[in-house]
Amino acid sequence: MNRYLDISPEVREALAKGGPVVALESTIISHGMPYPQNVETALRMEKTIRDAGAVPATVAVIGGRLKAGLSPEEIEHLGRSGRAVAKASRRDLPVLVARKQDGATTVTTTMIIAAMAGIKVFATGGIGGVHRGAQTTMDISADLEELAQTPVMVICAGAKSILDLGLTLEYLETKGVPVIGYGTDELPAFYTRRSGFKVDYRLDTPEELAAAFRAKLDMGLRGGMLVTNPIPEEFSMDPDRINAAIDQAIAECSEKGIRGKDTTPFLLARVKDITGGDSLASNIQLVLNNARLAAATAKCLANG
Ligand code: PSU
Ligand code: MN
Repeated sequence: MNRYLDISPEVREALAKGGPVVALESTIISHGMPYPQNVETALRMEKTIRDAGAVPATVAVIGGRLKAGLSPEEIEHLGRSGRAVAKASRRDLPVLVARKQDGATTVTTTMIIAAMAGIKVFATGGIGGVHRGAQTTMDISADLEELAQTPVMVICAGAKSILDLGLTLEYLETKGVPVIGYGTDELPAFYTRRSGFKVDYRLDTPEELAAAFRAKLDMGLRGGMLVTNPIPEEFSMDPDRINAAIDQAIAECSEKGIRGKDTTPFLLARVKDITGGDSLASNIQLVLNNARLAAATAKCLANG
């Protein structure tokens, strides 16, 4: 066992009997949503997974310890602290651990810690990707490299068009990451079900998702798998409205000279403010939807 890792008793027990476990990230709590909706949503995701017969493992760095499975108090702490908590990507882990600090885990670091713990399925909202203008800024999320190397299935609602979705798909193709549409041929764009870009494969059941990932693991092919699950129709947003908000947020971001790790949290917060909270309601529904699919898929993998 990795001496920096703490697995909660509930998660450890589930893993020991080969039961279904679903990892959840914590940057979505600290940087992705405002308090108190962030804490409420994190706890609802955990409940959704338990109700579906799986065990949630919310991941974070607390006092320099890598945690798979948080207490409600730890979730409250991350949610209240918000952006005061470090957003922890792969490059941040060594110093945060050595200094015994807290860190909210992104998709990247949640995959790393899930893999250390032996967790195969991870549910979130959206992943990072290739930013618009990356041809000159080189702003490409570490999430894509992690998907290329770490054996975890990431279930998300696609990516927001704060990113260049076409370039994000090209990058994933180069890195050999299968991009699956759940019940769709088209990459969903987080708030909307459509983006105009095709996924690699459409799969329609949790059994099929589990079988494809099992085959990938059995063949020893490096890396994860990206499952994109469209937001339920009734919660999806008007594309013109959301795209106008995204364009405005991107313009403000470059006017203010924001760059690096602050870019994504800034864009997420501005899009939410410009759309007056409607986007937050959609965001909450899509993560719950992803939690349900992840629990069902983790159960299939556990039984297979
Ligand atoms: N996209 C979202 N919601 C999020 C994130 C991205 O729609 O919460 C968060 C995730 O934690 C993701 C991270 O891993 O931002 C990516 O940050 P960056 O673009 O700096 O790699
Ligand atoms: Mn970046």
